[in-house]
Amino acid sequence: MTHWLLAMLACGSIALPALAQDRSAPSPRERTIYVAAVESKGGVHVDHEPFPTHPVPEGGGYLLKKPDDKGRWEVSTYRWDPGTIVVNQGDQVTLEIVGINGNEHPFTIEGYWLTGTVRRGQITRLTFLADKAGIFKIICRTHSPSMQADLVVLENK
Ligand SMILES: [Cu+2]
Repeated sequence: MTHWLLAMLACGSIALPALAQDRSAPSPRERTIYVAAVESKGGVHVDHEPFPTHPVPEGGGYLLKKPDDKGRWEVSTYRWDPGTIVVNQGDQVTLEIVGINGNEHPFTIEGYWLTGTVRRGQITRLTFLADKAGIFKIICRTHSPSMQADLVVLENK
C-alpha cells in the first residue's frame, strides 16, 4: 500500500468498507465489467534486432510483419483487456466491451454459451446471471489463440 493511501486511511479522509466485510457469503450484486478489444504492438529496425526466424502460431491472434522498405518489422497480438474477470456466483454481470483495434471480434463465452460481436468504435453489452461457478473462456473466434480471457465465477457457498 502506498504511503499516501496509508496517510489518508490514518486521518480518516477515506474508508475502505470492503476490507471489513465478511467475504464468506457474498451477496449477489450487479456488476459492470469494462472490457476493451485491443491490439498490443511492438516494432524495431532490423539493425537493432533481427527479424525472428520462428513463425508465430496461426489463427489470427498474432501478427508478424516482415521488415518494410525502411527495415522496420513489427509484432502484434489481439487481446481482451482485462484478461481475467472475477465475479461471484449469483451476480448479475454486464460486460461492456469496446472495440479499439480490429474491425470485429465475434466471441463466445464457453460454458454459458453466450455469443456476440464487438466492432471497432462501438460498445457491445452482454448481461447475464453468473449462475455457474468455474472458469470460462471468453474466446474471440477471429483471433485465435491469443484473444481469450478467463471469466472466473467464484462458487457462492
Ligand atoms: Cu478478436
